[in-house]
Amino acid sequence: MYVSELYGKLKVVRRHGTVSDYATGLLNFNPTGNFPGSGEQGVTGIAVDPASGDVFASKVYEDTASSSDPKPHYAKVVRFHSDDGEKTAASQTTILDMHGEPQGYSHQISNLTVGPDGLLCVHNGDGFNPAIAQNLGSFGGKVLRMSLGGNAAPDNPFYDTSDGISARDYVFASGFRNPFGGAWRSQDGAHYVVENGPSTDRFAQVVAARDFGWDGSNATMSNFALYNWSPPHAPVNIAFVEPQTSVGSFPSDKMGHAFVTESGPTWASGPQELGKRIVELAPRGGRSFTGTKPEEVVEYTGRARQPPPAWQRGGRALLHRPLQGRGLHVPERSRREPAAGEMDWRPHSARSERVDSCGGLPRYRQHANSVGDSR
Ligand SMILES: [Ca+2]
Repeated sequence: MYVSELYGKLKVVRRHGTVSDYATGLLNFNPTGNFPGSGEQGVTGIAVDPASGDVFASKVYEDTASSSDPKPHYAKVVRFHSDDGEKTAASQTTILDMHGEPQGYSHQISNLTVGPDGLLCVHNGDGFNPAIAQNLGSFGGKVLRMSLGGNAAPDNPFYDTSDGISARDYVFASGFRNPFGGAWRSQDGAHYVVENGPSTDRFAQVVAARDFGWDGSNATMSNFALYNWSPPHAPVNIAFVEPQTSVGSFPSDKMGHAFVTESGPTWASGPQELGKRIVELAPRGGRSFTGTKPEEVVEYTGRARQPPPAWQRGGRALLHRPLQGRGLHVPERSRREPAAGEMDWRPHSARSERVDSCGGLPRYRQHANSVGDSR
């Protein structure tokens, strides 16, 4: 598994729990700033091409040639290639550079996935400028779709070479605010998004050419929503457990369900009512997510500030990872147990403190404490 760290690192976590650097020094600016605030920017999304083993990452960079003060930050997608069996990156190539569209903290480029069509799907925040989210001439507030070499996909809904290639040709869907989480669901071949609104968060299926309508108002976060969190819980990533992928110990009645991390209030200490947990969203009647309701799966019960902001399928379990760039702590015992941040499907044990709110579902043993308490 590869892990992106906000402040400029990609790491490799091996099955037996060892952690090593894949690529470092990926930011050309000093990201140290307030958190929440200007410190919330850097390297975010990560995806692996299953064919080549190449790793893709999304990040913001500083335009060092600019005469502006401060110098603007723009988004880019980079591709890494390894010469040593995917242990470390040997080369880094920029495959998409959104030079000229400033991004600040938080609402930046984020989730990357390689879809079932073999194309790279790129989520891009609105840069705190809602006016660009529905503007097809801007990369901002969009879900983009492109080849693994960074070329706009010819079957994108607005692709047209007659006027050249620009942001419009890359757009798959528009009208997003901060679509930080995304995942493909094999069962319906569709891509889903979770994003944070001002006071309303949205879970939705991404449909080609659809304008999700974000215009700066909370009301527009309800457009095409399968579920809205209101007040917001800051959903930041999503994974589907499916028979088409490795599902570890997850039982058959969980197949096709969505598991979403709710980051909760940024940098708040200890358990939080509005987040710091992983929830399960089940399709109603086994088909549509319309009207689905989140059920709590695990909740952070430590004292630290660490939220569980990311979440993906693993070989035998679902995995979540820290965003804050403070390092991934893996205890020695993980040689025999799931690593820190890895969640196996087991009945509730004494390590979870709350047992009363899971709707009759079996409780899960969670191994996130060492991540949260490591700082
Ligand atoms: Ca064009």
